[in-house]
Amino acid sequence: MSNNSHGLNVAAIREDFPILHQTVNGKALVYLDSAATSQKPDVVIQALNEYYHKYNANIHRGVYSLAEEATARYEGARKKIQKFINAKTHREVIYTRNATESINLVAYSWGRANLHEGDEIVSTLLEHHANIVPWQLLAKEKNAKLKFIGVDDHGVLRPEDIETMITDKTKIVAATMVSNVAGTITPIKQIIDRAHAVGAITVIDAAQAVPHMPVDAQALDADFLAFSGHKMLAPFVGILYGKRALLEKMEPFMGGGDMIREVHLEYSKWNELPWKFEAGTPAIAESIGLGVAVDYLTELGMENVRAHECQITAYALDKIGSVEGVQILGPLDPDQRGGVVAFSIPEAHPHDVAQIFDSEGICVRGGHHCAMPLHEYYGIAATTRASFYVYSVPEEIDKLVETLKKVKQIFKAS
Ligand code: C6P
Repeated sequence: MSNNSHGLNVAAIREDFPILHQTVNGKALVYLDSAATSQKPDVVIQALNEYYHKYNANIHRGVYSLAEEATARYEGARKKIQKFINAKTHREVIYTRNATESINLVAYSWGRANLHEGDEIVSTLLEHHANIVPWQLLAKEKNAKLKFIGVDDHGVLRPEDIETMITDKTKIVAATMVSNVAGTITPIKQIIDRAHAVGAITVIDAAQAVPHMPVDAQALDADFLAFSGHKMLAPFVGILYGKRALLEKMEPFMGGGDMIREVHLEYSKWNELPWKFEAGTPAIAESIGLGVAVDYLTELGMENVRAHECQITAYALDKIGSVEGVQILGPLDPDQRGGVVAFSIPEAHPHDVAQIFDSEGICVRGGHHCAMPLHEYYGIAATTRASFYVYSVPEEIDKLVETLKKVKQIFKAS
């Protein structure tokens, strides 16, 4: 971007991402699918290399130098993540496989112990399946009721629903901070405060938030926050943040090595936090890589990351919105949304659209993006989605729009 108002040097950032400098199908790669998974900078790739080249060993077990180094870096990364989201202690930061596993952990462990027949779980229509299905399973098992806060035509949660649906019967409020389809930034603090006012706990899906904007777990006062490393420049590993007082009382999610203090044939005693929830050998290199990604993002400054995304999203909304007949989902104001723009064109199915984009070297996602209920609500089976990150530039949006116009011509003619 030539006129940066966001403090990111995007041209320099792009140099850090080797994958971006290639051609696909004979065209320069345009990667517009960062909401699905982000690309990784060289420093993260090098951290993985270094682990496997120099100190590949299991953690918490070995008494030799390599194992000690692996353990120190794995635990060091946890402390970086703690600082990044402003958790009170590293004991509140649990490594998981992904955001999905983080949410399932809470549903299984906290939900099974604390939810009873007739209790209610409140979620929203904006949710990814990862924040719907675990609650469906739990509600079915416990004979509890699952309710959904609705949205208006612009994908904004209905304020009156927040007030009326979260009641004394509510035990869990499971809501997203940023929709992966409509892009909506939800009034999460208001939702959390409302939940706490009725004595419910909050499970916040921050998968599209933590990578893209400053998130302060203590300021939010969220009970649980789930997110994925692979959407924030890191490899495939997830995080569950949970308040210590709640985690202390919870039973483990999975049993096995590392999560125990003592095992006898008749009973076992659990390890202390956070390891009580980390059974078996974890994704060691990936977690270390997440620490490096957090360093990279911290260096950029999360305020700057957010400002850049606002700018590029505003540009995308304007350009994509100017193509005749295109319907964009979500709020019109870029300040109210994250860096995703999902749209539909009446002429073509999103899978066909995505294939034509691919022939031009452009990566976008076509489908329901694991948010079928939201698509159903809008009466659209699927959408095409472009999503952005720190390395995205307006020229990529220009190419997208150029190709979109071609797509419309192809389908009109056929
Ligand atoms: N959304 C997308 O293309 P996992 O798969 O566990 O890392 O993340 C799940 C998840 C949870 N919540 C939100 C808001 C998400 O966007 C995602 C992942 C990807 O939109 C893959 S479906």
